[in-house]
Amino acid sequence: MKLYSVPISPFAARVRLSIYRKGLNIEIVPPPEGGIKSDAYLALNPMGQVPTLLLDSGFALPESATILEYLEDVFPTPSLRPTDVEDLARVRLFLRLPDFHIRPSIFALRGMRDPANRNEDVVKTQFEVLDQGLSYIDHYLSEDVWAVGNRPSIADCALVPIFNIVSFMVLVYNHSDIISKYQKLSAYWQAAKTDEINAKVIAEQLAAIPKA
Ligand SMILES: N[C@@H](CCC(=O)N[C@@H](CS)C(=O)NCC(=O)O)C(=O)O
Repeated sequence: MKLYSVPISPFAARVRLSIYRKGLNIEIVPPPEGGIKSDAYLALNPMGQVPTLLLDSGFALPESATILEYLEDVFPTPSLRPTDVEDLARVRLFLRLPDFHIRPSIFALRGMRDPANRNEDVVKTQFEVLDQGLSYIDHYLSEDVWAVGNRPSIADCALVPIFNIVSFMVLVYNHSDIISKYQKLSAYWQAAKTDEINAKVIAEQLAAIPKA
């Protein structure tokens, strides 16, 4: 098995977090020469996105949430998926909320880091959308150290890398801190950063951020 990943991507980072936490022997590689829109990569993943998990059968599995679930099915120990059905539903909620409510604004803001390409009205709107997305996540977070229950799960794999990018965007745009204003989310993020495996992935992402 081989994971196509780029260090900064919060979606690829989700899967790396699972690989590290489960201690899996899966090769982590960059996309082939020419990147994620090259013919070679599009043949594997026609959406031209990372991550893609290339299975030993030759099937190339896209979509981070699907990959996280696949890894749980194939490598059930140590488990990052609760057995209680309500907890499991909550875990799956945390896999979906960032895709719908955080990803679009992060991608819009990413394109305007350079002040020369910046439209302040769009920045304002996108931070409002981002803020609202964070409020949804905060609503569903528990008071525990982990996103669901008292142990790490694939929900944490999904949340930590995206909060890292949100926190970076707040810094870059010198925006008011839309993480700290949410009590549960803020406590979660502070605790998450102290976990060694989370910290490894957080550092990988930050090290890969191009200097604007
Ligand atoms: N829903 C996808 C999203 C993946 C995604 O957006 N990856 C970004 C990198 S963070 C990407 O490859 N973007 C390139 C593009 O969409 O053209 C997943 O969960 O894997």
